[in-house]
Amino acid sequence: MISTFVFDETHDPPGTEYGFMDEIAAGSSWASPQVAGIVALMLGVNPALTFEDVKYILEVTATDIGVPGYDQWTGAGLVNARKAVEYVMKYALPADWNGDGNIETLDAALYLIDYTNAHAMTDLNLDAVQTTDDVTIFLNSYAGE
Ligand SMILES: [Ca+2]
Ligand SMILES: [Ca+2]
Ligand SMILES: [Ca+2]
Repeated sequence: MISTFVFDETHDPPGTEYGFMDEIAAGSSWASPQVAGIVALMLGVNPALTFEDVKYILEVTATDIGVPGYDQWTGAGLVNARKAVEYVMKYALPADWNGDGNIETLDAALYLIDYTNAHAMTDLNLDAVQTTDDVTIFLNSYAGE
């Protein structure tokens, strides 16, 4: 998924590199502690997130590197803690879209601007597409439902 891939120039036999990590394990072994910390932050904001929710949010908010889009060596890219947590906050309470603690007209305007610009975080049911269903979720949150 998301890893800090280390290119193996020497092609050592598996198990000899880094003492305990082979070529396959290197990427996720380096990245896992970072991701675990970010997942803890995300669950701190919203403990109800499922594994799939967390995985999706990490992928969508990752900073793409290397070959454009998802790729074999860097997965979804570099994990982005700030953006991942921001998405979780928006998902938990869409009505306060700018996260300033107040729900006001500005938030509705900002949501609709982001939605119009196909901003990934406006997908509020985490189904990977922006539809009017997401706008409805926002409006329900805005109406305090
Ligand atoms: Ca890439
Ligand atoms: Ca606000
Ligand atoms: Ca959606």
